[in-house]
Amino acid sequence: MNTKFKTDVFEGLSKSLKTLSSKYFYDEIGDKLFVKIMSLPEYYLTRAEYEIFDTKSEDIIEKLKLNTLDTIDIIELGAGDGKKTKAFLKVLLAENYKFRYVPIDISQHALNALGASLKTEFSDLEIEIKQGEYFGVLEDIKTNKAQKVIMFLGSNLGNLDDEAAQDFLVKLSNALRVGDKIILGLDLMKPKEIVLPAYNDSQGVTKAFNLNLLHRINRELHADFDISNFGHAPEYDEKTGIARSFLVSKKEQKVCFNGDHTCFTFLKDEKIQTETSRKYNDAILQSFLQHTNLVQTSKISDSNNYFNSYILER
Ligand code: AVI
Repeated sequence: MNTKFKTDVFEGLSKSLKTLSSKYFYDEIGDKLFVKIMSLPEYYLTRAEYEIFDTKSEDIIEKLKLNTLDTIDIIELGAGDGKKTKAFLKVLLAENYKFRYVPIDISQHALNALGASLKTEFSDLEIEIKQGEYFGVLEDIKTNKAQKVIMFLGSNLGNLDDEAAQDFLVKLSNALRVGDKIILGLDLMKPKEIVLPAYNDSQGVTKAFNLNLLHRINRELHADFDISNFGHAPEYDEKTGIARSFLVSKKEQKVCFNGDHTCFTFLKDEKIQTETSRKYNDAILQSFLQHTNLVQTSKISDSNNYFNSYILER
């Protein structure tokens, strides 16, 4: 069952610059830690994006230039906790738009929780939960003629390397029809005094989130990582706008996976890269869009100019 996870971990730890994919952060414990991260004082991203939806949803809706004659599919990639989405849907309902809300997520559990909380808050809302990989589901609903608005929030695009992020946008644009829209939430480049604490909070929640990856490997792949022998070390390059998180080996050590008799050695201070969190500006997004059939039609910022909601059109 864990074959892909195991292959990825073995491959990552065999590289000369060791890596582990951030997509494996999100087990049950990781999900809970991420919810905590989103309300940390240092983690400005969620607050900034929420402020946009809370105070400027009318503006976003106006800029989307929606077709009011037909039912619109509002498709969210990733279920999230729904707070930002609720602020947006509330305004759409108040303005009498005809729409269905379609959250897509790999986790049925996350979808059920979101669906239940939306139903209690908005009894009239039409929701169609879709469990699966984003592009599999988008392919299935491509033939549906309704105008689509894709919501991809939280600067989740930034967790992909640039090449993967560009591929993602190409695939997304290919899954859409002319006239469909995207609301893309991106964290912006800013001084490291603001970015770094967001990835190294004073309560140590982000550290626990990063280290949970090793706990998960121990639990699911029967490894013997001694967690106390690893530290959490985020870095941010202001010039490129790329933040990276690492786990650092505090001493020379060996970690083995039972049953496979496979061991990996770590030097003192050797790093494992676990996450990329890219920060953007308009030019970087433009360069990514060049490879797609998408154009940016507008952008809406929070009051600190920390975060942008970009409106793209196919
Ligand atoms: C989900 N993603 C956009 C978060 C980020 O900011 O890169 C994940 C995260 N990692 C550490 N803190 C939050």
